[in-house]
Amino acid sequence: MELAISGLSAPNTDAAYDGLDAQQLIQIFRLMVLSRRLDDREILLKRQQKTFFQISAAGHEALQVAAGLALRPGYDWFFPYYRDRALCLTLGVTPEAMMLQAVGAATDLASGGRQMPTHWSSRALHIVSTSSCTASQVLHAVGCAEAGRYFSEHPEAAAKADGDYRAFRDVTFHGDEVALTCLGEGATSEGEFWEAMNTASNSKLPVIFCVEDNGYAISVPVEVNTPGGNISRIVANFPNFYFAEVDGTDPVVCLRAFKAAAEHCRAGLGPAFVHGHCIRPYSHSLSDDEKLYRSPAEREADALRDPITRMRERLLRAGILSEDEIKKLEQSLDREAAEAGARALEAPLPEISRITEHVYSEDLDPCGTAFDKEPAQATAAGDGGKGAGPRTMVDLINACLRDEMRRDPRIVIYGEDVADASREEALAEVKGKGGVFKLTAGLQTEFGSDRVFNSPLAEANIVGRAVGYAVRGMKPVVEIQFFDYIWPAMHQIRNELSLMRWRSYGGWAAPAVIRVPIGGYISGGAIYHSQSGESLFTHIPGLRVVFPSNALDANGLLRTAIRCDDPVLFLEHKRLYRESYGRAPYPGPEFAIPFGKAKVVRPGTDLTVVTYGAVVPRTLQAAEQARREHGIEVEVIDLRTLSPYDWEAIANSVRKTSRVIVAYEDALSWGYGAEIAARIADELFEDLDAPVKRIGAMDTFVAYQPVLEDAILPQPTGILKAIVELRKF
Ligand SMILES: Cc1ncc(C[n+]2csc(CCOP(=O)(O)OP(=O)(O)O)c2C)c(N)n1
Ligand SMILES: [Mg+2]
Repeated sequence: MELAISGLSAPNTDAAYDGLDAQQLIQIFRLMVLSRRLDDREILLKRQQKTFFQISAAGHEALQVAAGLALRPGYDWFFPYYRDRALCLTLGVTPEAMMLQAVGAATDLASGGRQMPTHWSSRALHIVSTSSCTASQVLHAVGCAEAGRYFSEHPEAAAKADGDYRAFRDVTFHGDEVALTCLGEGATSEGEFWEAMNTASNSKLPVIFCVEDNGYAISVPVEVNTPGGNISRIVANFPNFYFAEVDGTDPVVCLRAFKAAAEHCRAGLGPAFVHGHCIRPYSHSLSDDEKLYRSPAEREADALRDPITRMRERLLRAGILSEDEIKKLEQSLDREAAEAGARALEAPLPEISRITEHVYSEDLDPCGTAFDKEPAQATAAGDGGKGAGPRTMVDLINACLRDEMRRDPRIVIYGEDVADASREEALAEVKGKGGVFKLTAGLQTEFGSDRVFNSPLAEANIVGRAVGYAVRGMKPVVEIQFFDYIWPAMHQIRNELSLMRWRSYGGWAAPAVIRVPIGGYISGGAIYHSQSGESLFTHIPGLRVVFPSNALDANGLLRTAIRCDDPVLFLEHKRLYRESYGRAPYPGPEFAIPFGKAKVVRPGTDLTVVTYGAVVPRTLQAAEQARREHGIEVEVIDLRTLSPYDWEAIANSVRKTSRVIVAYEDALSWGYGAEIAARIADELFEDLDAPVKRIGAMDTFVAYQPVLEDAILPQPTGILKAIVELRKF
């Protein structure tokens, strides 16, 4: 950043300044003051109701400027938090860009008016879009660092390729880049913080964790969040770290710590932890008043440590700047902030017509014909040497993963128990695990432990790291072991993975695949191994949700999921994994099915059942019985993908039959069928001869005893009964 002052004093050689010369000290001071002035200007605009939210970096400037100066924008990677104005200013985000975000302008490059101010994003500077969630970003930094290491060890993986997401995911890497992530001391209580520390430490990743400790999390003091009141003391035993606990109001001390931290990371020795003690003079945000919970004495003691006042005094004392020069500098920065604010207020507002832009990839449409590829002729060899005969869903998912990994070196697979054996030496003597359902069997053995590996037992870790991998251009295909345990990752899925593209106005995207075994009908799965709940995910804009009912569809849809440019939740029904229903020959390495294309699995004229997953074979059974015993011809539609779904196929069928049932395995109320039924009632009312009916599970969880499980989940008898009743209208 340019300096505003000319005619400087001689370079300062004082050891107390770590060899920083006068120019550099003034540069630090300038950035600190500009950050504060921008906060002050934003506060003024908020009070004038020209902006809508304000949260400041006040009191954190020294630590943040030091972090920014120690690292290289556009080379290193940054996962800041919402208080990091001074950091981002130092990295090169302009005052005007900041003000454009504050007013929510169309020209706000970070989010196009979608995010609150100070929710940073810049592709050029490598600042990855941040959310408001405390601590979710630290896992992204871990995945990003892993991706950087991966590309430096597999440079061929960085090559662009046409025909899949790689055409739109640029890759840069250097081999010694660092990922910086910042968070507050309160946020260190989040599980994601510990999940990130775990992997960064274990894998010796080049991640700098910067804890900006201002002593409060809104109104909650540090000792309530952190036992003993000091996070440094608690993390001290993590292996491979460089640790520094510093006065976060002293930029010289902070810069020394960050330089050492970066050196440690770049040398490949492991991560670093810089814990800076700051102050928070402006309350948590403009929506908070700290006078309600902090004593006057405490606030006065804080004020004495104000980093800007201290730096000002330091420059004066050292004779680097005179009173007059400081005044002039501060006035010019005030003007700079005011002018940035004024310019932003002139900027155009976002257009309503563009609200849905960047929910999904505009570059690559997974519903398009590019993903409509016929199965190859069954060959005697097939994949994996299992012959040309019918193969299970497990076989064909495994075959797809294998084929895609051969084709695309950017794919990594990780999750709980997915490796053949983490202790590689055992592989000479044992067969290998390859997943609790064996979906990933043999993949570590073929592709190596840096492409297929076990994660810690931590679901947010799995998905959060995938976000970091994916923003760097890789394709993580991760596994959540059971749908029942996806909930710790829900925050990452809903608030990060699925939102990355929309909230950054297309600046970033995280097109990862999450494979998840789901569902019941497995006799004894009980509450925690039988859950459904897909509608909770189809309700998330930005996420694709796929739910195949047979081996061939699973193979073709997984290929589309992997090659496409959107995040995908790929649901695999456990009961269908090894069923004789729906087996198919190996369809070759290019077979693909577009998303949003349902399949009429049984044509009929009297009534339509719209369904998916394990209810497909159960509906077919009921439909057959309906024909045999009642002469009713039922049309059965397998949706195959739940978001997007094939409305046209539903509408065509309902127009023909005028009677429709939506059948699904999840609990009846608030389920996936509610949306489909409501839309049919809304748009096809004139075509209906009977009310729209739903069939689902009872509104409970699935019980252990099979007698109870059978009663709770939808069965062919119940589907048949509904078919017969609906035909009577
Ligand atoms: C996951 C999550 N929970 C709660 C909040 C609401 N919230 C926003 S900031 C904050 C306190 C954060 O304190 P700290 O980590 O110390 O950072 P500071 O704001 O003090 O810099 C809370 C509870 C949130 N944004 N995200
Ligand atoms: Mg705090």
